[in-house]
Amino acid sequence: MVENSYAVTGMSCASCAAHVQKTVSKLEGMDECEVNIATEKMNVRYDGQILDFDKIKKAVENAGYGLAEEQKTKKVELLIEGMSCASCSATVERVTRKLEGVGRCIINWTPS
Ligand SMILES: [Cu+2]
Repeated sequence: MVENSYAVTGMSCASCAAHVQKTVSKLEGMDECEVNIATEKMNVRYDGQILDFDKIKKAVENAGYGLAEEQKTKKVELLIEGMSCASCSATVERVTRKLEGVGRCIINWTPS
């Protein structure tokens, strides 16, 4: 059995995560699949003789999402100062996403 963790892209809610999980769980040779919407990660355990990353990726893509091998991306959490409303955070998100190499940027603005 091979255990791995992959990054899932394109999910926007818990039902997306459930959809991906259901699709991948059905694959032949898949022993266990768990998708976490909060971290956008998929933890899988599968028979390496039957399945590999490409096959899992294809199934995820057929379901309308994307799959990436983990180690290439790094996640950082930054504290932003000076935002006063939700549209501020949208602006910061927009400029951050334009940066080369940024795959994903989510800003949590909570009124205090
Ligand atoms: Cu959804």
